[in-house]
Amino acid sequence: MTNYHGAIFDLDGVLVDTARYHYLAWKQLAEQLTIPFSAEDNERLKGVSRVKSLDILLSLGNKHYTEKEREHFMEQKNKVYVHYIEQMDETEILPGVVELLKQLKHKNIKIALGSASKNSGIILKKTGLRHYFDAIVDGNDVSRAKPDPEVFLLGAKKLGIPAGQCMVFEDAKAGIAAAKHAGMLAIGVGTKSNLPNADRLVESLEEIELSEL
Ligand code: B16
Ligand code: MG
Repeated sequence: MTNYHGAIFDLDGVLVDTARYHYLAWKQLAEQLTIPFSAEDNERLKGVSRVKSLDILLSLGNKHYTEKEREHFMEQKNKVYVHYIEQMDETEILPGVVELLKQLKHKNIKIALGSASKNSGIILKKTGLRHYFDAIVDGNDVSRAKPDPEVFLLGAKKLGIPAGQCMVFEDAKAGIAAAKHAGMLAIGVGTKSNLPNADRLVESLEEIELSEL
């Protein structure tokens, strides 16, 4: 039996693979601004806030813009991204996700979302995952981005579970750092080279055995 009473999930890269849509949308902006931007560069944007993502993209082209122009670029990118995610459905849920959410419910473990995205509402609705969650915390609720623990601490608070009794599922280095700063069990979904500081590591949520946590 697990000692954890709360489970907090990152969204992009853990529940669904939206990184490719972020990539396509940023790539369109990069082309417009004549900035070279590869799939490898896109790895640096995973788990990072929208503002920080734009910073990284512009730094790749050594470009500088006013605050107003930057706001405009972010809006433009988001429009393209939202267009993609509006086409999503339940077939885009990653392997093992639904089974794990059902197991957690069965064991009476509370479930929260802890995502940097401001678009989590659309994604949860389109994929039909919303009803599994007891609390939602996303980019609309927090002011400090991961690796700051704010998003996960607020998730635990909304669930009414002490931070030390929460486990976090994350695919980004900054997210693992945020979970550890929050004093939670940090379960990495990825590889040792990407997530060297995770407390536990799985390649996919299919591998999770709740009784071993
Ligand atoms: P949006 P997560 C993050 O979501 C993504 O991994 C990251 O690539 C993205 O820039 C960020 O959300 C903000 O997303 O532009 O939709 O608000 O991994 O924390 O669920
Ligand atoms: Mg992520």
